[in-house]
Amino acid sequence: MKRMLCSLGLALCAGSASPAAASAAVGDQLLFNRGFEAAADATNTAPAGWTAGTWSTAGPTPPTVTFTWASDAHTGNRSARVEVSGYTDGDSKWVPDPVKVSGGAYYTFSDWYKSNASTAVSVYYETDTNADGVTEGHWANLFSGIPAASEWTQYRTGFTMPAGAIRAQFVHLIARNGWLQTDDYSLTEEGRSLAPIILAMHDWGTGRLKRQQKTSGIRAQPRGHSTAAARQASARHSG
Ligand SMILES: [Ca+2]
Repeated sequence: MKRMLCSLGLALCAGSASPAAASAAVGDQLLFNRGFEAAADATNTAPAGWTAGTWSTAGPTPPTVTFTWASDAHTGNRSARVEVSGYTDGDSKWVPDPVKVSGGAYYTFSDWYKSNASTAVSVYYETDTNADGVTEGHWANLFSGIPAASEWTQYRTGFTMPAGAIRAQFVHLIARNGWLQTDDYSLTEEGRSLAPIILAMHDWGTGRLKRQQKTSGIRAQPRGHSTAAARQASARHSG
């Protein structure tokens, strides 16, 4: 991406500073087992690096949620599937292990999915703004209303990590009845100084995203979600 930007002659390239120090270099894949091919242990019953996650406030009859380490895939032999019935509220998703992030840096997220229902992508991030080791968790919607897809389809989005963020988990979730299957996730840091330009190019170039915008807006997040981050995400997708 940086090479492409510089070839366009953008003035920023000449003076672009190195990204903030992080455990991974800009462009590196941050997720472990992003294609679900590796097993968590010798029992070979669950994928390594991923956890089934669901929440609901439903009273007497919570939704029925089934998580499957599926044996069909976008690539390889495995993917991850979640199916919900009797939906009341909350959401369900396969959650990757947290990755270290840098506040202010821009992150590009994508995955390949199939579903029979509208789904959403959110990010959970932890901040430690005064570096005292006590962290706070925040949720931000990146996009709701990702359309159902009968064939493997790629979804892409991005997010500028808020100041003080140290760890994050991007999730593709379902918050209704239906099923969602995902494979071949990608999460990369694009750096700090180039973030605004990458964001602009991303929004300009993603025609698919614009079509989605016409049919869906950003929804209010369940309680506990960060309104500031949600506004940031909303601004990104309406710009
Ligand atoms: Ca796979």
